[in-house]
Amino acid sequence: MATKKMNKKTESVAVPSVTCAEMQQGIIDRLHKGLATDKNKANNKAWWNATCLAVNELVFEKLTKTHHNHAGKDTRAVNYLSLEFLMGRLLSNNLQNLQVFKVTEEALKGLGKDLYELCDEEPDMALGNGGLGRLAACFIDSLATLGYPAIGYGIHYEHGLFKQEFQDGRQIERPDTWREYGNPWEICRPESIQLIPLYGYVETLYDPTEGAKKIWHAGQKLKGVPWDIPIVGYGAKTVNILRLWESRASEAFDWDVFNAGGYVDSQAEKSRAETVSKVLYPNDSTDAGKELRLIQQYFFCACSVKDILRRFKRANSDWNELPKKVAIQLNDTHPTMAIPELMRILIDLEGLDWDFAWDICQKTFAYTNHTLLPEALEKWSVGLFEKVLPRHLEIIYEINAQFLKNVVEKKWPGDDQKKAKLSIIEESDNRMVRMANLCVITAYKVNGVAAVHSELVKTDLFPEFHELFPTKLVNVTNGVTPRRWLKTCNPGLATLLDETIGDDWVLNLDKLKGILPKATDSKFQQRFMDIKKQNKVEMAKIIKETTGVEVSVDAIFDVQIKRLHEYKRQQLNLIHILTLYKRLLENPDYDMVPRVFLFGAKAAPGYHMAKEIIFALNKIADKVNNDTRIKDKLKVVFLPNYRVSLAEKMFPAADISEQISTAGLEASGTGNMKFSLNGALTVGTMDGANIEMAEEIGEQHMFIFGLSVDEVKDLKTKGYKPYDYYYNNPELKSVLDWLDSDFFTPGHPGLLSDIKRSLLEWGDEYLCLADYASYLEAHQKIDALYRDQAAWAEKAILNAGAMGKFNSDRSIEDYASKIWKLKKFPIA
Ligand code: GLS
Repeated sequence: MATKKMNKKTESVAVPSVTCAEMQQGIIDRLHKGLATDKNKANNKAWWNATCLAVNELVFEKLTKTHHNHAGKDTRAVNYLSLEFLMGRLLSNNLQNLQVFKVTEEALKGLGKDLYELCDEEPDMALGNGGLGRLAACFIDSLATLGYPAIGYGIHYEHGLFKQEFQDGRQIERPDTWREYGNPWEICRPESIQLIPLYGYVETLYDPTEGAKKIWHAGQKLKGVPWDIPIVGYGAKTVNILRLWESRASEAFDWDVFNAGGYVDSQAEKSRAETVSKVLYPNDSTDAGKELRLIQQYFFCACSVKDILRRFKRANSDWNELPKKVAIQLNDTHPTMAIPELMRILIDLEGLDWDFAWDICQKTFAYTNHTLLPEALEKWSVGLFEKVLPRHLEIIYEINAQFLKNVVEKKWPGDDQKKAKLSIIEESDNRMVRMANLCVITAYKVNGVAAVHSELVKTDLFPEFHELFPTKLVNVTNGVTPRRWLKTCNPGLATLLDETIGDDWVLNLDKLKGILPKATDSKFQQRFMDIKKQNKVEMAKIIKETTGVEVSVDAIFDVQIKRLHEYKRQQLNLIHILTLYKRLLENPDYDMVPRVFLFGAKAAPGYHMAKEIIFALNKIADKVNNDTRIKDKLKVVFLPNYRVSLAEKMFPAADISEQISTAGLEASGTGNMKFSLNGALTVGTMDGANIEMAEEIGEQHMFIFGLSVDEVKDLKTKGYKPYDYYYNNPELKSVLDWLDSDFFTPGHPGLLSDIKRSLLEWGDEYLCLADYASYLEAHQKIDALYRDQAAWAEKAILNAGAMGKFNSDRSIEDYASKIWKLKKFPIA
């Protein structure tokens, strides 16, 4: 497709890089020449595919230009290593970032096609579990938008996060097949394949001059095949890449065995090797603890480190240059194996001495901690390590020995307790390798993801490390990309913003402040609320199509969407719903603004309580939605298969955002930011980024409730007694007792009892009962405020207008200045 020069301004005033006629021709050409079909035969999938291929023609040119510019200038770059990139769909986002959305919409309309319908054909790229993976996706968008040289490294999972279905209210997992019929966005790069050793043994050779030399004789080799996804920055000046590794057998199959008639055996190695990149582990914040997971992590790290060094060596021969050219960011502990792998390559293969190699590593790696939950701190058994990665275990032992001797012993001489706590090796019956300790010892910077979280990392998680390395632990508050999470997902609001404050808020979210003076302007309020209403209408259609439930758009849409975890307290929301339901049954005239409670959440397949909460909510929904006595004042909808593309429709339609984790447990949250950006009001605890949001918005414009981090700690120290709350609050007691009956599961009493047990007998670890009364009060205030639509609109506008800080461009600028010392190389 011939393209015009891209105008610098954003779309509403920009000349798009293609005309409508060129875009039409491009799509028709791709139908003919790329897909061997034509406009009469093609179905929507083919039209979507052809549109993506036409978009690629605009992208590839910029990709090559970016590559030449960065490689030619040998720029310092950040390598973002993450086992998860929760990308979602790319077509609408790429069109927006290329600033050709409207022209493409028009082009397709002329061809009798609806762009929005075609966008819905795209399977989500669900290569992540939740917030951590989505953050990585927002970050690579910002890196490209800001013109930073960067590459994302991840795994090319054959199956992303499972598809969720409900059967009689229970979660059923089905495989996700996002690339069953190919994926137009990815480019295979066989020229950059890597071979990755595993298993085997280590031989020590003694050389009289050079001393001991280690040789790892691997028992197996995997082939790592890279697939590149272009990442288009907004304005399309920079196009970086996300490089995803697929595992294959190093020999496709054994010909001798095949010729001897053993076809099945010859395939065995192939399928074993392919297993490594077959599935994303569906655990969020827990340790999968499997051999395959360790191999997956190592495979990914080894491919990425080798690729980084290959790129470095193209222009450099002095190893002193490595930390100047290369920053490696470890997204949580999942990519920790990159540390011993870099040490191994530098020492065993490149012949550097230990101290030089260690110095390079300490200047190259930085690590982000994303959670304080103890079960999420990865540990691998020493035995497993010895079997799979014998040489890396030796290296880790040596790093540990030197750290304990040179650092810990010097600071706390003779203190064995300190050594035991800080050691990379946990001494127990089953000795374990602590990945977080290895990260903190090596990294030159360690960051938490919101102010309170970063403080807790210093005071509670790693206090001794903080004493040892007082400048190492820093904070970088998370953010979300306004391109996807406002401009693309909420076109109505985006247009209102363009008209009110100009269209450059997309690149400078602080400009949103410009709407604050409009918060009391009744015309602006009306337009703002009309857009919300329209988004609710769209959402109501989706609800009706997927669940058959009819909801009124005059009701408050009260939304909780996030992974299902007890610390996120969907069960607290559940007992609030039951409280309202009971009040309505006892008094059908109970005065409340109608509410629609919306949920979206996947539970880790092995997490019993999380699955019980999903089941309970579905059973409660069945009952509530069919109970004519309550006159439609209450509806409960659990939408199946929560994913990025569904989230894009839910955030813009929400009135209330539920951010109700136990204080101190949600590291940051990012959904909280997306809701406010789209004009929802938050009911939340003083946890994670909610605290910083309250600073920006003003606490009085949110519904803050519950115990603070310190109060949680105090209560736990004193000894928390959930039964006290149960016996002292008759309404709470009756609601919990209800769960033991068969009211929600006719003929089967007790099916929901585990929820009650977890809140009483099992100790209510997440303090739901302690926060119940104040949560109810917050909801009472929500109900009162909604009756005054002008007052509600005012607060909604004040929320959206205060979101400038929670922009992933700001997060990336913080990383670039505080951690990576990275310079921009915008492409002219
Ligand atoms: C998480 C945290 O739980 C979230 O609070 C945080 O917003 C996210 C990104 O930093 O990381 N940690 C994790 O293991 N999964 C997450 O979503």
